[in-house]
Amino acid sequence: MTLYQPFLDWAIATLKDALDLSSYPIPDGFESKVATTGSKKKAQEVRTTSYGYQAPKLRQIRAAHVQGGDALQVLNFVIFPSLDYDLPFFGADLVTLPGGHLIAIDMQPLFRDDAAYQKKYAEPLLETFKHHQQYLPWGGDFPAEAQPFFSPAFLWSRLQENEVVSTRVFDAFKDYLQAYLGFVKDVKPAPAEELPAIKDAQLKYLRYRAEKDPARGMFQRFYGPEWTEEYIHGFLFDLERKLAEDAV
Ligand code: DBV
Repeated sequence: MTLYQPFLDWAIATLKDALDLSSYPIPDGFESKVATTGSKKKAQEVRTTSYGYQAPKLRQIRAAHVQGGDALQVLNFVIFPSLDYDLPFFGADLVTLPGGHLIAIDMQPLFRDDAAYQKKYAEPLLETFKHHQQYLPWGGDFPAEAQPFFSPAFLWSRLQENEVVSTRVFDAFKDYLQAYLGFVKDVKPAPAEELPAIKDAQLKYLRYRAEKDPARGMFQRFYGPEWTEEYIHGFLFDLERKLAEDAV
């Protein structure tokens, strides 16, 4: 089963249509990684495939696709805007585990408590949010410290049916990515006086995601701690490294 392959294929095709897309470097050894888990009799291959792109206004567009049989499928897809735009992050965390599906789709704000920012980037999404929310019941508690990073249009759900993922979740994913591309098209460079706050907000978000990455345990089990830390800081959440290299 590869539940999320259609999401990935659609996203890449759509980005290619809408943007002047080029590839983003994936460090050696991280394009594709395989481990075998389970017993000898019931061995299960777990493959993690990485995708990286960039485009004008978008510093890094990256996906991690984990395929480990019916009980383990993950697509984590994030767009990190360039530091001279006030764009939110596009984030999708689509996770299938033995207990069911965990779905998170959002445009994560740089400035959660700024009313003008909300009006610009959250309000236009609320109709779409309400539509999809009907089919994607609220997933329940999540870490309070994560709150500042979510928008009011955060789709967060726990589901049982594969069918709902392939239909309702896929529709929501498409609508959110299309809406995001609309923001990208319209956005103008931020005024110079806003740039320090943007950089600061990007770093806060990035540090939180890298530090709290809920996939850390899973990656460590499959691929070991060294590979995992390098994957997290060198690819999945790489802004600090890139700033240190002066590559941003
Ligand atoms: N999450 C990541 C990356 C992953 C990944 C890079 C490449 O940030 C997968 C893989 N997320 C992943 C896995 C789990 C979760 C859970 C494997 C399950 C962990 C487990 O149960 O063992 C949304 N994802 C979660 C949780 C939340 C999110 C709130 C539950 C965590 C918990 O209960 O502690 N991640 C969070 C979020 C976005 C996101 C809102 C962006 C929209 O990417």
